Amino acid sequence: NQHKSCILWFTGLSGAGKSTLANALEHRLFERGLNSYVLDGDNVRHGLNKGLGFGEEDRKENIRRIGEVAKLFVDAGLIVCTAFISPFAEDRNRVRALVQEDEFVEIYVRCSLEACEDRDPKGLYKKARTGEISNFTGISSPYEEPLQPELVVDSDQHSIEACVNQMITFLRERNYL
Ligand code: GGZ
Repeated sequence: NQHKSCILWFTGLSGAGKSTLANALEHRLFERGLNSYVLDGDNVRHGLNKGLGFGEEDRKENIRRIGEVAKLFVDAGLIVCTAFISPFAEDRNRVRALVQEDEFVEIYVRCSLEACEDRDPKGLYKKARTGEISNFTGISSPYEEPLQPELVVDSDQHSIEACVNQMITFLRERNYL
């Protein structure tokens, strides 16, 4: 039941599969008796960060707060998975700097805009295209790809299970598990 507390920071476009993969990974960690927790839009943007929108300043504040909360989870001894677009490299790097070097694992959930738009599970891309939603990441707001993420999972090329296996293997190799 030993593990190293850390932040598994998922980043990627809307619809890339960040929440899905974070939750699937958490399930696998739970099966091994490890303490982990997922922070995502469902439990953060509706609560702690209610009132923050999608302009650049609000996204920055969103990520800053999530980083601070994630750091508290690491202090509490957990593996915390965060699933937010976190489009700006500077904001992700600020979070990285909050914890020890080996306590921040950036996981780029890479998925082409085309694939995300095809999936469009909530119909948001469609609304972004018509202008009903403004500042939409990938359409009318930028996404800065991670330059040196610890891990890249290609969610448009592999199954959820394969992506989770890739993450587990990585975490074992690096002695997080
Ligand atoms: C991007 C938006 C937007 C805009 C609403 N741009 O696929 P989803 O629906 O469930 O996940 C997206 C979520 C993004 O919130 P984050 O907190 O992850 O973003 S950030 O890290 O940039 O602060 C999407 C929905 O919110 N959504 N409007 N304009 N995504």
